[in-house]
Amino acid sequence: MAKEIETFIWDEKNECMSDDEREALVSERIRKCVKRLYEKVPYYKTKLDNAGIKPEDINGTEDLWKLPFTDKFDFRDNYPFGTLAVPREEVERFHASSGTTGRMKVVGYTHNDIELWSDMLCRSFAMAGMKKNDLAHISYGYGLFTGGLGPHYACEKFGATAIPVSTGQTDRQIMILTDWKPDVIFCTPTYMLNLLDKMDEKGVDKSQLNLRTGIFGAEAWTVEMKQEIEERAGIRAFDIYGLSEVCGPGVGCSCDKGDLIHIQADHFWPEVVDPETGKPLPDGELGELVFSSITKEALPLMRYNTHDLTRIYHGKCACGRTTPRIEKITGRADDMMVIRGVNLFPSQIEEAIGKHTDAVSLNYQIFVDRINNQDSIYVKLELKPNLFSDTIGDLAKLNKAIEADITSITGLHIRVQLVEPNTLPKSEGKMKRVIDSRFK
Ligand code: DLL
Repeated sequence: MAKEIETFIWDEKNECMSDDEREALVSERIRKCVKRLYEKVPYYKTKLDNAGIKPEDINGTEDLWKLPFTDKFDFRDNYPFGTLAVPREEVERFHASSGTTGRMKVVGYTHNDIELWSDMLCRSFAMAGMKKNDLAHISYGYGLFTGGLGPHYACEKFGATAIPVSTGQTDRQIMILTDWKPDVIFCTPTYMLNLLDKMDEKGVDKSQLNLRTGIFGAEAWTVEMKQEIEERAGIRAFDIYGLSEVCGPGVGCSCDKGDLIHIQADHFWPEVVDPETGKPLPDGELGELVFSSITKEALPLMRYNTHDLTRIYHGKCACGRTTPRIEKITGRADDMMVIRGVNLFPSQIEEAIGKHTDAVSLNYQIFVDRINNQDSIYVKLELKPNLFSDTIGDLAKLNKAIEADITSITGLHIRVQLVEPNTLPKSEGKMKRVIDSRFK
């Protein structure tokens, strides 16, 4: 059973302002940001010149649609420092994330940017029921990845105590969790499942842990996985979202009133756009998430297309916040596989598997290949240890039931292969779900 926790609002003025007040504030920031970008960042000036747009044409949120998108190729083409709006000497820290383009996306932060990032994370921590003086176990990777150092600095600002565990050495992580008794854990949701499996294997009594809340993100995960974590760990699980280019973790976080993610829109203005036409979509329609980072000094960005797929909602949440909210990310547009002409996301398969967590673990892998010019796909799933001794007949029934649920969600017949417990690779951070050998 998940513990009851108390949450609070960290920055009432900015998290609870009316939509009109926020739009006015954001519009003012957009005007300044576009002007700064035009003056300070040569690639951006060229982009606007090519589109025939002058900074004066952009007066606020209502004019955003006129601006061209930016994307990962702008980072690739201006690698390593060409996206900066300040001299390199004014950058206090760099982070980077590996891109599909082969070149890292290098992201710089001034002193004020680090402070802003910590402030945004403090908002997330309050949403997730963290308290001053809490002991925080941070298992996101430290280094170029933003998941470790970002929350670390924010913990210090929040008044909590950070344990910079970083990734790996799962046995040592379990020792810290049981002996030091942290209140909060930060890691990817798949790594949390790995920790829980390992604890079960070692016979750790989880009721002896002191964990109250977990702040999970950096990869797509489902509500089913959230429930599994909450039940097995006896904690509340929150969804923290972010990407290096925009800031890192803390661009948004879920609150205790549901699974939607509150976006810190006074600094990271969100739009959801139609992937085909690029036009902004109304609330509730699925599209690609686009952000404008309008207050960052080193790396302001206008209309950065994350290619993350979600829906946006405006209006006041039951928690009292008025910040726009997005649905849990279902995946990235580039995670989408086309199998025999049907679009498929790993999260759809996870949703189906999530109905059978009494029998199988959520540690799964999807194998795709092309055989005789036909797409072939199957899913490997680990049985839970207590099911492993079941009769072949029972296992065949289970196999069929999972395949039927996958078909009803995806519209595809996908073969399921049940394997022994703990035989698939375990997550150490962001989990690689799909092994696609079609285009090798
Ligand atoms: O993953 C930042 C982060 C660290 C977020 C720790 C949360 C916790 P990148 O490595 O640049 O940054 O990867 C960003 O990861 O565009 C999404 O596709 C995915 N992602 C991040 N958070 C979530 C989430 C960090 N909560 C990319 N749900 C993003 C789903 C997420 N996907």
